[in-house]
Amino acid sequence: MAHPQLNTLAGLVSALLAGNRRALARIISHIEDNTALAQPLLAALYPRAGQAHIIGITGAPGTGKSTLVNGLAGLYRQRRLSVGIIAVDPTSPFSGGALLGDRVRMRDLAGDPGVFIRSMATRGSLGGLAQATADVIMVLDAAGFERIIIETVGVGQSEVEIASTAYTTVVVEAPGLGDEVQAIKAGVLEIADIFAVNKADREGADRTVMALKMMLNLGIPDKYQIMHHGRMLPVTLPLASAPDQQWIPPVYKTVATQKQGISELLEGIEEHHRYLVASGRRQLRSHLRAATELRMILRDTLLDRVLAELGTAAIDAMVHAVAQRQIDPYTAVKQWVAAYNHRPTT
Ligand SMILES: Nc1nc2c(ncn2[C@@H]2O[C@H](COP(=O)(O)OP(=O)(O)OP(=O)(O)O)[C@@H](O)[C@H]2O)c(=O)[nH]1
Ligand SMILES: [Mg+2]
Repeated sequence: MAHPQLNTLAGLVSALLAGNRRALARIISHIEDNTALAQPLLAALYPRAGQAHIIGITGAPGTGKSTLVNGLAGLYRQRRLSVGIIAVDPTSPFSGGALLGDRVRMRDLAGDPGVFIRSMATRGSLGGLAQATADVIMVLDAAGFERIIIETVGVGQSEVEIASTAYTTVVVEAPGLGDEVQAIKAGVLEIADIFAVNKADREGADRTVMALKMMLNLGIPDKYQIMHHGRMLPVTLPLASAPDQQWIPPVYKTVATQKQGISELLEGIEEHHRYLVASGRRQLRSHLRAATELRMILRDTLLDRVLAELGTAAIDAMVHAVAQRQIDPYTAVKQWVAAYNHRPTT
């Protein structure tokens, strides 16, 4: 079957906006492979995005995230809402074969045109994966998916970061996984808008719920203050219209395999969505995200330019000199920036 229109920028974009799934898959491939069309595609689609509610589901390996996502997506479909799902491939060694497993757990959704499931593989640097995931979320958003769910394994900083780019982050815990306080260490507590204690059919679920509620009683930091600390541009942020109206993360008990507690969890997600909009925090969040993204892209762009200008021989020589303590790294970078500023103009 020939799809000549899917070879051009304009053709891909109009096919995507018309709901063509093949165009969607191709665009995502362009982004993942960082082809020459990737950036023009992102530029063309960016103004179309911004409508979807983005939900992050994170938690330790095997807590039942994929099964929960499957249940949530099924309920959203009953409400006639379209759902895009991105499973970020675990980088942890103990989750081999997760992809195949996810296919099985999400098979209820197969063949439904209102659902799109995509796995993102770890490639290159972790920062690269985070950015690629953000870009794919944007494409799904532009394609008109009303709810976008990202599943990540909350083990590494990068996975946590990916989950926290969502508007609503659900942290999944399971009883009997060891120390409940583990969650704090992983930095997962700070990003949680909602907790799901899954596998509530198992021994110890109530203890986990209690442990979480106790930690929440110790006080919740305002995540919008802390999340982007130090990683942002100096920017004036819009004020939340009701700054003292704080959200206290609710804790839901679920049995994902029996679809118990899922509709309550979904209601909690939708409630949080309404809270974000009403309090002005959704807008604040969009600003925070834009500022973070701009900073990251600016840094990478400048870095690439400076490094290209210097050339590998000069870089090698400087690395050697710093390693030998012939020069300190601050002075070295000053010299690099000076060399870049005085580069011959062509
Ligand atoms: N008893 C019980 N088992 C569950 C429940 N939810 C999921 N499971 C099982 O737990 C196992 C892991 O479920 P997944 O949904 O793959 O968990 P996950 O968090 O996505 O796993 P990774 O993506 O590998 O980190 C599967 O065998 C599920 O059938 C539950 O509520 N109760
Ligand atoms: Mg999974």
